[in-house]
Amino acid sequence: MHFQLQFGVDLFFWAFLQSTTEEYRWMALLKVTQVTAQTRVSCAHSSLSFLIGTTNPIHQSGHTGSLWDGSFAGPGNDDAIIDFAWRALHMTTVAAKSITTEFYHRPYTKSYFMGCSTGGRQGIKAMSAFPEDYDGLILGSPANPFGQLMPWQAKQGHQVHPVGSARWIPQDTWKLIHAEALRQCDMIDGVQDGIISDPLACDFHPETLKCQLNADPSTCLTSKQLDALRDLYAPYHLGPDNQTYVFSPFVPGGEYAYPQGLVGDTPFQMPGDYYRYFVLNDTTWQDEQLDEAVVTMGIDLNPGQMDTYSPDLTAFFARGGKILQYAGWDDELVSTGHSNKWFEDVTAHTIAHSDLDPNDHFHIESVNRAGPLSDLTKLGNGAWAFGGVLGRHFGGPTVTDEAPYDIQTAIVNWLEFDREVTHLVAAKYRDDDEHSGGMRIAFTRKLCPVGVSLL
Ligand SMILES: [Ca+2]
Repeated sequence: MHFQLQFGVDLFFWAFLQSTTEEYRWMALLKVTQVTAQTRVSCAHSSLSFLIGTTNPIHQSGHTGSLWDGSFAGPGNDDAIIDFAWRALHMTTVAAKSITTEFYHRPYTKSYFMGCSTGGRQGIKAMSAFPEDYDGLILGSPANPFGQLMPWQAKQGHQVHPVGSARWIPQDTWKLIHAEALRQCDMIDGVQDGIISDPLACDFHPETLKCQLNADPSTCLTSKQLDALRDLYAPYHLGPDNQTYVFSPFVPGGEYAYPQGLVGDTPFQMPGDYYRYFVLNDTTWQDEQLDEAVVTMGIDLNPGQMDTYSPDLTAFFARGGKILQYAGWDDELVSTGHSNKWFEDVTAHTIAHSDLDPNDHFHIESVNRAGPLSDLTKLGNGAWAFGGVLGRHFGGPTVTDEAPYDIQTAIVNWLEFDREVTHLVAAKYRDDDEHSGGMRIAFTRKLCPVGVSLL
């Protein structure tokens, strides 16, 4: 097998969504062997060449459930939980580095990681627990921490379920809400393009859609539906005074995506399975039984130590580590606000407890469409192809393989050549299909670094 290694022997780890296995040792060896034949395909849109190790998507682990099926974890399957939490990735990393060194008769030079959703969580865990595993990480929409994300996902669903109840919001009604959000906030960024570039600047008042007397209910929202909507767009708090922050809310502009996830026709499976199989080991437990005591138990238990709540990345930063993180405002499964909060917490901690400048190590950008399912279903009006995990994997090639159009090139330039990336540029394809009629790019758009207001 011939490799064109532009920058020496680099490792690029690609953790896609779920990762769990009972046979992680075999998987590590098997996958690293397999990807030697896939490298050119995986990096077809990049001039960079990497030896790629992958942790397994859920179906390659011997687990045969659906993507969101958490039954592999229990009852009482603690080894599987630990693998899912951190061990599969770490063992893959150790094995891949060892194999690389043996194959090339010299050590690797840099080690990279790219992961989205649970992959993003795995990257955060790796930096915290094993700061020497990677030198550069690309983190997409990290599903971290599960202890807070899972009850938020359940809470969002509970606002509108069951289907047909007084607070239920049908798919067509979401279209009304989206149109109203655009009517109120599209122009905040100065361009009427169907994109609310900074949803946090949108003071959305959905009560303008309230049904008047004898109105056709398909054209408006009832008081109960408006109550549900307000709760969906409000931060999630717990505690005696409802002051303990748990997770950030939906934001205006993603209404075409939200019913594809937590507030769709079917309750989202992951939160219930998390409590049944990861936390309680009780297969009879029902989603409706979720209360504050169970939520607190999940946070305190932290199954497999999968979550990291600590903003302390100083050990990783001190050895020169770099992070490029992105999240989509319209993410229907992991709201972007929490990703931003973690970035802010890490920044504050680094400044307070070290001489390191967090700006030298951690950048985060907001995308108007990059959520785990948004990437797959290709909804919405935002530019989304910049070489992120799902864009790259599901047919969203970058405009060129150079920074700032390609996030992989961007992190390599930053880490190895000290060429800092101040912003990324994403592409939008006509009809969201780069193949129909050739590479028809509708437009490109700078992604907005978090903390930079457009106003
Ligand atoms: Ca706009």
